[in-house]
Amino acid sequence: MPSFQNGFPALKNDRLLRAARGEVVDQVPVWVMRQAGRYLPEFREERAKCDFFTMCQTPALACKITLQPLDRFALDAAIIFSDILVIPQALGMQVEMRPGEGPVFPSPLSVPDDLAKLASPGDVCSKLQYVFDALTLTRKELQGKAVLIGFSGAPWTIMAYMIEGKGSKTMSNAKRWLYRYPEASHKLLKIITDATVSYLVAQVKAGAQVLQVFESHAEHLGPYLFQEFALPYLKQICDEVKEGVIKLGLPDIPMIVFPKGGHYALKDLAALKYEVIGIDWTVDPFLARQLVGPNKTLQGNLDPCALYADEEYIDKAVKEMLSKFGVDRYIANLGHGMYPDMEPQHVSTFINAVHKYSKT
Ligand code: 1CP
Repeated sequence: MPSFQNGFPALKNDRLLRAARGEVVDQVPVWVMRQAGRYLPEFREERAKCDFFTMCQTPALACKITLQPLDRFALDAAIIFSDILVIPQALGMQVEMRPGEGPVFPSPLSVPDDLAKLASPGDVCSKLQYVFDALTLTRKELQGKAVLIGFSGAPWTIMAYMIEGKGSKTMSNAKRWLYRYPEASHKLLKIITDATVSYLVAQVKAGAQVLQVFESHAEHLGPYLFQEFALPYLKQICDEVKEGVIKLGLPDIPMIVFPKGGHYALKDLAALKYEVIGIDWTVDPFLARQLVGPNKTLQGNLDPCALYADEEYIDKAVKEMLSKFGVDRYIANLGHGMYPDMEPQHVSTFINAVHKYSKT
């Protein structure tokens, strides 16, 4: 085995890649959504000194934060420290990360004419070099001990933030666009899709070994709106990223789609080329498997709030989760991201239990 691959250290732990492709693994691979974040004291220490987006834009710091959870836990993947909202920023919108409040756009999109203010999707990659530099550096620093995941938001989820200007319980402003301005909505979704395709291909070129597309606001669409405003763009992203990667002479990489609250879309998503489908904690693993069929890998789905329980409970919950998913075509994770007030020790219990109960 060569000690370097494409100029990067050789991969010593390919469990997640194998599981994504449906190959046999020695134990189920595991990572945790939001594994690099505010629940870690070492993250809070860096965050106290620095604005969130400055952290993302400083490759050495983004790399350090990406690796923090791997220094503590036996994780099978690192996910690059960044945010899905760097795409609206690269399209020319201002986004601030306010402590305690989350992301805020001071001037969100309000009417279709506002689309004229956006930069061309062809220009986004030139503004996101810091993400690519962070990926390249992190892939080297990882020394092959885990795979490196790159990511983006899905077009509907990004559109929702660009119109709402912040998180929202109803997404009613963004949904108003879908019903009132369907043509402009498609125009915006197309801009985001084109930007995302080049962004994800460039992430692979920079060193990402897996890509996850977060459709975090699928729950607001339902089956009819999803068919029209989400599915075609998720398809386009998967098809075109895979084509783009092959055109660059790089090996095909597994792609994960995570439709949070999108249980109604699992069957349709299984018809796309994503190798892995992430499921949130509201979906029963047996139902998920029935809907996606035998040829996809499932990822998930412990209720993140189960990490508030004691360690004995977490251990049992993981055992139960593994008994439902089985050890084939499966990547263990939570059913959504962790919260800042969770105990690092409980993450350790979660990961160790996955290993304990899944050795094959
Ligand atoms: O380990 C990791 O996962 C860190 C990298 C990461 C990722 C993958 C961050 C850092 N953000 C994301 C993705 C992301 N960002 C998503 C998709 C995942 C999901 O559904 O949670 C979404 C929706 C966002 C948008 C966002 N960024 C929110 C949610 C806002 C809302 O109310 O709708 C928030 C709170 C952020 C801030 C953020 N992003 C990441 C961190 C560590 C933080 C906290 C920022 C801080 O310290 O103030």
